Amino acid sequence: MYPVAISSTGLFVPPHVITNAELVVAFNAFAEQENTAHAAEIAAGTRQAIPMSSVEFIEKASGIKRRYVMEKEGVLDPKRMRPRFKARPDTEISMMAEIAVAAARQALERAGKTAADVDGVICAASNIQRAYPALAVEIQGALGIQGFAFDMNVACSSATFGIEMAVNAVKCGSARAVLVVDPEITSGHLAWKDRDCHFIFGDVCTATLVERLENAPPGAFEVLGTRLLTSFSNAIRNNAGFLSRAEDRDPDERDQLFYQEGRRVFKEVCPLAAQHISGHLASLGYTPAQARRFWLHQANLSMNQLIARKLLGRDATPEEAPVILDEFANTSSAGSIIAFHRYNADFKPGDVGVICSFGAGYSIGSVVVRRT
Ligand code: CO8
Repeated sequence: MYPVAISSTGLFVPPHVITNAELVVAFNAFAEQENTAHAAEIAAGTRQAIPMSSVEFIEKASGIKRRYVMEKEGVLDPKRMRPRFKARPDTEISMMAEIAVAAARQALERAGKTAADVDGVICAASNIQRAYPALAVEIQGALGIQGFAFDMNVACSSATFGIEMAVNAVKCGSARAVLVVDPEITSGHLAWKDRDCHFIFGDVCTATLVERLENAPPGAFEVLGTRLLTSFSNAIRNNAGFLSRAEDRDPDERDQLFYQEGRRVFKEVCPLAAQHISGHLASLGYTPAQARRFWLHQANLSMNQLIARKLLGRDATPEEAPVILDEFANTSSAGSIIAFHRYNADFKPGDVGVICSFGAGYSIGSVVVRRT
């Protein structure tokens, strides 16, 4: 068995920003347009008026202030309310592969490594853009990596579950190094017409280079352990898939996009996540107080504050549980990796931290690391 490390991470940030104010203007124009078009039914009581959204609610309920997206005009067009992506020919790199390659190149560069040092690519994300050929194989080809590549989806926990797969491959010797990439283009599957969730998500891509500790650069993070947990729940769901066409579904039908019972998720997931992290740390001989930082999944500010409070018995400082969701919104599986990417430079040799994701499934994944 080889000791394993996270050598580096990479981050691709999409070119466009949508602020809460811009989002709310577009949503409210859409709501007014729909309510005007259906004024008679609303007056007759046969249809509900669409209620307006508000910046104040979004910031208070979630802590999100803005989000990055691959394309914003389509999202902000009240007559469209979804991004406008140009279909690419099969001869051109696909959009998710393109952003994954950008993040992966950054991770390789930061570790001082090249494609020749890597034996595998895992593309781990919530809404992978096609069934086959696997995105990971396209990314592998574009990077010039030999060996194997495959896709996997565990929603918000895709990245941590992908890291566990990579850690196991490296630990057992089937690969010297594996790149885990998380192209999360959530804007394609977000219900921008639903005020309960139109503000939640953003686009991004992260990459994590997992390799043998002996090959890792100075300052790499040794992986002390990974732990995964799943428990079935319908509270976060998206029914779109390869049977939708045979079910004669309209791609715009509400259940063909992201939907959730946000409050239920909040109540059920927070205790599970806190218990998972403290159990994982205990199995490695640490208490939560001995961890310098928790790089938590970035879905909701109060959720992270509550989980940190359950772990520490007091409020966490921003250094102990860094927040990136104000800038990025919920980027599904990439959130905890962005937090790790942005906030690890101050770690001293021996400092311990926990990367933890939680979300649809339910699924929870944790990675305990120690700076070398
Ligand atoms: N503007 C104004 N008012 C609003 C708005 C809005 N935009 N939205 C809702 N309201 C109203 C509601 O209608 C409600 O009104 P009333 O009291 O009259 O019924 C009131 O505000 C309160 O609503 P909620 O109870 O829903 O508000 P909460 O305080 O619970 O906040 C949140 C809602 C922010 C959604 C919160 O519950 C939350 O963050 N929960 C956690 C959810 C979570 O973490 N989910 C994880 C999902 S991510 C995941 O697993 C990955 C999936 C794959 C990604 C795919 C991407 C497309």
